[in-house]
Amino acid sequence: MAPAPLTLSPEVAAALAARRPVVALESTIVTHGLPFPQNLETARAVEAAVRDGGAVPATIAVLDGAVRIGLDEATLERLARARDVMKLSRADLAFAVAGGRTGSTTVAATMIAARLAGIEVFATGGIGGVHRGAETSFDVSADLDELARTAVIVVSAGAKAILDLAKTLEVLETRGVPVVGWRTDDFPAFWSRTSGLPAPLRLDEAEDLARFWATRRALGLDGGLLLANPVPVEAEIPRAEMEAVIARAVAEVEAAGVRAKDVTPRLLARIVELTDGRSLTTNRALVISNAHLAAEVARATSSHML
Ligand code: PSU
Ligand code: MN
Repeated sequence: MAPAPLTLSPEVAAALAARRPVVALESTIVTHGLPFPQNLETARAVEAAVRDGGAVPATIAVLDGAVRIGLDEATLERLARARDVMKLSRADLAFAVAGGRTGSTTVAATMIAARLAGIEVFATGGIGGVHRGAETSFDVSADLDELARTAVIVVSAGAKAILDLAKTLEVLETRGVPVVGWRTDDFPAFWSRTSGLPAPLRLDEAEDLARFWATRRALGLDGGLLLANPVPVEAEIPRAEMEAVIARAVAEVEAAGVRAKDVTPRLLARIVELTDGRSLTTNRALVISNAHLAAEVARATSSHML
């Protein structure tokens, strides 16, 4: 088999060779999750948070057919401004590479690329999951299957609250994905710190997480892990308040006949409008917080490998 066609930035290559902690970051949040210019500003702040936490950031995207691991400033800006960029998941990652296309990577595609590059820890905002009404639409994010099969720790603020969180947790349990509440007993709901659903597992120290992760490997258990980190208190939008906004956005997007990959970006954009931009501030705060925690986790897991 040909070697995986990855292009590592010099900084990421050097960090991986020296076994220094590296944190993978996705790019769909930049191209489809947040509007310009907040997307670029947030992407920069997220990279800074990883560095502040003592790790090297590796933002992942496909540019003109190259799977890039670690983007320079100019490339990040090009992506943030780009329109008509593909949103890549497991199904179409290779399609974009083969065709020399440009695309951003979702949680699923970022996990695949991170694993190939040898990066174990990845920070995002919120994973995709089981959509509300999935019993008729069958809309279940490929992120869940990827967590079941690819060995990467994903740090997120739970799953996006636009989803059916109870069903999302059921699928994660069925597929054998550990869901760990970070210093919480309640599964976080993205913009809100609580969902009212219990987090299946709980850990309070990065060292304990690193030991759990190493033990899964030792037992031959494949697959990833979801570390659920509640949004910082000062940035939270309470659940009751978000629920009304989400219900309205979901109803509108469904009535408009939006399908497949367009559902999540359309919902997020509508929620920014309905909250007068407040959801954007919260989204920014939670991704930065996750990046900081991911750096701490990467430091713990990289010292565990020695
Ligand atoms: N988290 C965010 N904003 C986003 C996403 C996550 O704060 O835009 C993206 C992620 O890339 C995730 C994707 O993998 O949404 C899920 O899309 P779908 O529901 O179509 O699988
Ligand atoms: Mn979907």
